Amino acid sequence: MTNLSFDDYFISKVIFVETLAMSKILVIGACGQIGIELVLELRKLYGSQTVLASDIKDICPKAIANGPYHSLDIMDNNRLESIVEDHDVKQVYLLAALLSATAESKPRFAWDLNMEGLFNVLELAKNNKINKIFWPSSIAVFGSNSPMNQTPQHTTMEPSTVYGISKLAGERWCEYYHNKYGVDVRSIRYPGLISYKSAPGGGTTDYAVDIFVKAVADEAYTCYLSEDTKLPMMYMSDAIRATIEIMEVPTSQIKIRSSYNLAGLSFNPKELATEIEKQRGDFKITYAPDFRQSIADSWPNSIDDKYAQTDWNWENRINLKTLVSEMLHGLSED
Ligand code: NAD
Ligand code: AKB
Repeated sequence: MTNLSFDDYFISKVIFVETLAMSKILVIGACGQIGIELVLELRKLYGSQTVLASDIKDICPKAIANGPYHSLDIMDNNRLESIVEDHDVKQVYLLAALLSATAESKPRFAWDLNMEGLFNVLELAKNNKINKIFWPSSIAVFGSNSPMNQTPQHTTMEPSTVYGISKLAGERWCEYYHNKYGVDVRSIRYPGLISYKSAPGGGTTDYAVDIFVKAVADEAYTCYLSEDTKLPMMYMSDAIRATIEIMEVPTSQIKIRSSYNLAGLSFNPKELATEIEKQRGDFKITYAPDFRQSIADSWPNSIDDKYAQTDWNWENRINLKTLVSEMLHGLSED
């Protein structure tokens, strides 16, 4: 303040605060299963004009038409940089990726997309163009040599899918950019996510959404996993809350810069079908495992998330009964 009058100092402070207030959040991959709900929640919290949705899709879905939308291919680094600069973006949530089942049919493309997108965003932060990044990892980082039950944060990780390999490599790069360049990147290993506002995008856990679509249509469901395939899952409202919570806590509370284990609930298709039948009445399910069975078999049954609980007070809320009830009601209203 030495060379400034009080008035000048006051005005510069106001400008600084206003500039901060105007800086934007960019969600990349906003038209997907997580993106739609994350954009809606972020806009509720920070205002619809503050949160820019973007996706490779040309047309903005109706669900997120209440705020700005930019068509963006995350592989197009020039366009990414110009959106960030033109709109004073300071935080990025990077959701664009190919998920486990789809990635197996295009392994090389999946690797390129999942890694290049991440590098483009990490470099923005390294060059001080943005301040903070959220990038999701997955339970797919584990493999059949990892402990299956209550899989710990730090353990053997030998993923067998291209998706899992890209997520594990991504985690290592996030930690590297944090340690080497001070990049504030935060990450969660999401379990399979269950929601009704937008369809899932080609994962192994998608059966746990598809089953509800059939149930509300009073149709039988043929499950591509065996009845006893237990997997870690989470209801979308818990996942969105975790995402925003990890981004909001002070930097000092984020002790893990690769990615945090996060647990919701665990169940198998038979247990899910039984709860659906309990709440809705007669429901038929048959089982015809396909290539996704071996992916699911290589993933944990349940997750130990004690570090997320300790470091940033993570707590899951939705249990199986509530999840089934919310999904049945949500899809029936659509
Ligand atoms: P999704 O497939 O539903 O959505 C991905 C979105 O990215 C789509 O709208 C797609 O159009 C967009 N996209 C694809 N290529 C793009 C590109 N080149 N540039 C810009 N956008 C592009 O996926 P999701 O389920 O919303 O997952 C989001 C992230 O969360 C992914 O990184 C995924 O690996 C991770 N994740 C998801 C789950 C889950 O159960 N949904 C679990 C673990 C991790
Ligand atoms: C998938 O099945 O690919 C995703 C995930 C658990 O990462 N839902």
